[in-house]
This record gives sequence, C-alpha cells and structure tokens, in this order.
Amino acid sequence: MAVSHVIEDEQALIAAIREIAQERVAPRAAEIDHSGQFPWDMKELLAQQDILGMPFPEKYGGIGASELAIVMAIEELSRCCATTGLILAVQQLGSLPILLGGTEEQKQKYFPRLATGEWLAAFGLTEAGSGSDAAAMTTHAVRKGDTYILNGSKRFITNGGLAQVNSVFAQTDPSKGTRGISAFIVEKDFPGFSVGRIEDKMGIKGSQTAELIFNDCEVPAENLLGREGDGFKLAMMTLDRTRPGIGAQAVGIAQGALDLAVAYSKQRVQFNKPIAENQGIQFMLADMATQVEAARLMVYNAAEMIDQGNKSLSKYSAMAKMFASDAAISVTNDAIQVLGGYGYMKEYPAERMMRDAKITQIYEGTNQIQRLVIARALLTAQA
Ligand code: COS
Repeated sequence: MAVSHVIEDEQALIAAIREIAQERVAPRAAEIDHSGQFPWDMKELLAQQDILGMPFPEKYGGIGASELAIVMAIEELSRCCATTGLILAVQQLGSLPILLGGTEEQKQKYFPRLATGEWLAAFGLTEAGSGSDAAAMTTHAVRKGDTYILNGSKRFITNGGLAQVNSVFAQTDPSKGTRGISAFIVEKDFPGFSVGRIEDKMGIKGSQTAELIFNDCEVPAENLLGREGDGFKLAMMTLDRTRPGIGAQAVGIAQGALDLAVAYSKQRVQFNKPIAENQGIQFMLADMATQVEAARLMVYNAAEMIDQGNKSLSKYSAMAKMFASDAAISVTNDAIQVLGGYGYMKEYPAERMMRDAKITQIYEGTNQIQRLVIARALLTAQA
C-alpha cells in the first residue's frame, strides 16, 4: 500500500470503510451486478456511516474530508463493488458545481440533505450528440422573468432519475460558444423534468444510467450557478477534481482483481502443484501489482494536488484517470487469465471486474480526451 499523507483521523475513517466494504459491501456485489437494480441498501449504508457526507463541508452537515480521503474511500468500496464505489463518486460529481460556483443560499439549501444521503446528486453534461465535445450541447435555457425555461435532453446520466439534485448544463447564448453555457440546479420535481430511457449496460450494472428530458422545464432563476456563461468552466473545473475519483474506482477494481488472482493461484493445483509456483504466473502477478501501485500513487498525488489547490491539477488529474483506468483493464484481463476457464465464468467475480473496469476508460472524459488535456497543458506551459 502506498505511503499517503492522509491525517490520523482520516486514516481511522479509511480503515473503518475498508472493514465495512469487506464485511457488508463485498457480499452484495455479485447480486447487484446480476439484478441490475440500484442498491438502495448500499446507499443507506454509505449514508449511515457518514461516507456520503465526506465531500461536503462541516458547516453544511458534511464531514469535510480531504480529496485524498475521498479517493481512498472510493478505492476501498470499489475494491469490493464498483457500483457502490460509484455512489460516493457521483455524490461528489453532482454536487461539486454547487460547491465551486454556488451561493451561500444554494449550499445551505442543498448540501445538508446531500450530506446525509437523503438526496442523491447527478451531473448532466453529456447529450446524445455531445460527448467528448461537451460544448456542442443543444439543451438550452431561456430566461422568462424569475424563471429559466429549459428544453433539450441529457444522456448517459449516472443516478439519472434517482437524483433529487441535478447539476445541468445548458446553452443560454449559443452565439458565445463555451462562454454561452450556463449551469443550473434542477430538482427532479421541477415542472417539465422527466426521465427517458434507462440504459442497459455492460458493467456497473447496479448504477442507474438514464436520459433526462427537459420539456419547458421551469427552473427558478435563483438556481443558476454563478453567472450566465460560467457553466462550461464550472463543468471543466468539476471534472478536473473528480477524475481522480474515477482513477480511484479503477485502482479499487484492479486491487480486487489482483487479490482474487493471488488467492486463486495459491489454491489452484495443476501438474501436482499450485499454479502460483510457476514463474509464468508469478511474473503476471508481479506486473499486475506494480501497475496497481503506480496507478494508486498517481491518483493519490492528483488528490493531494486538489487539496493543495495546485494550479497544474488538470494535467495530473487527467493522467491519473487515464493511467489508472488503463491499468484496471490490463489487470482485470490478466486476473481472468490467471483464473483460466473459471475466470471467464460468472461463478467468479473476475469477469464482472473487467466489465466494471471498462467504463473507467470512458466516463468523465474518454482516455483520448485525457490525452488531449495532458498534451494541451504540456504545449501551453510557460517555460
Ligand atoms: N478549468 C477551467 N477552465 C477551463 C478548463 C479547465 N480545466 N478547460 C477549459 N477551460 C476553459 C478554457 O480556458 C476556455 O476559456 P475561455 O473562453 O476563457 O478562453 C473555455 O473553457 C473553453 O475551453 P476549450 O477551448 O479548451 O474548449 P473545447 O471545446 O476545446 O473543449 C475539452 C475542451 C475537450 C477538454 C472538453 O470539451 C472536455 O473536457 N470534454 C470531455 C467532456 C467529458 O469529460 N465528458 C464526460 C461527462 S461526465 S460522465
């Protein structure tokens, strides 16, 4: 396990989360994957244990955890169940635009119930025609008196339809490009808000991914985040600070797959000896463990940069998410190989881990977008 600078109180919290994950989350993971139902019991568990309060400041009822502690928590949960780890990651993703751009009133109104887990949050950026090119969104908002009228739809929204609080991005002045995009807090009870298709996915099956539809949706003007035109920057600043969380989810999945491969290789006997005694298997395990550790260090480093307000965090956050998610695919693939035929069967969790790992290369910006972010930072850096 990597050296990390998490403070003593938080070390105890992470140790407690590890125990909870192993004892209460792990036994549910296969069933959550099989049923494809959102695990409300896991949400309740995270809420009761104050884990969902980690991303929120204490003054709003949260526990104001460091980003380092948050990524470590996501890692521990994802080591046992990636869907459960995602509940914490998305609670932060959907709320961070409010933390970064919201007024005191908005924070007071929304954070206490998000911190206790009574409400879930979601982040509505992606549309059917605008994924990597986030600025190409067509959802738009027009101000009429004290209300904005939203029209359009969002696609692939994690927690879509379950979240009471949705940070939604919409064009308010298309002639201004990215500077014409604004962010709004949209509650799921607002008139004109509805949920469209629910996606059937390859992995993270218990997490609900849905379409959000805005049909003359009425959003009070006081729910604008920041000023008109601040939305795109708020979205980018949010993703800079949440991509390490996805890296942490990837590290957790990879660690879970490594644990499984190590345990299996010691008990699986072929040619009259455990397969772990073969150098071919030992080298695979060593490579897997090294990838996990390198990914973990990058994720922790990016999280610490966020905690310190480091100005270069965009690049390091993109690197951490990209490297960790690629490592997760490689390590889960090798875990299946170590388990051989059993690895391919649903009886063992290795194949679920690989299916769950795949999304980490895609969401919160594909790894191609991460490369673009990294390259732009390199090429525009002042000498
Ligand atoms: N922090 C703050 N501001 C940022 C920023 C960041 N990380 N990245 C860009 N901006 C600002 C730029 O400085 C620019 O501001 P000005 O208008 O003041 O010059 C503005 O935003 C537009 O930036 P840019 O020209 O780089 O925008 P692009 O349209 O080229 O898009 C990418 C940039 C590709 C990085 C963006 O579209 C992106 O991140 N796409 C992936 C989206 C994503 O991750 N989706 C997943 C959704 S969550 S599952």
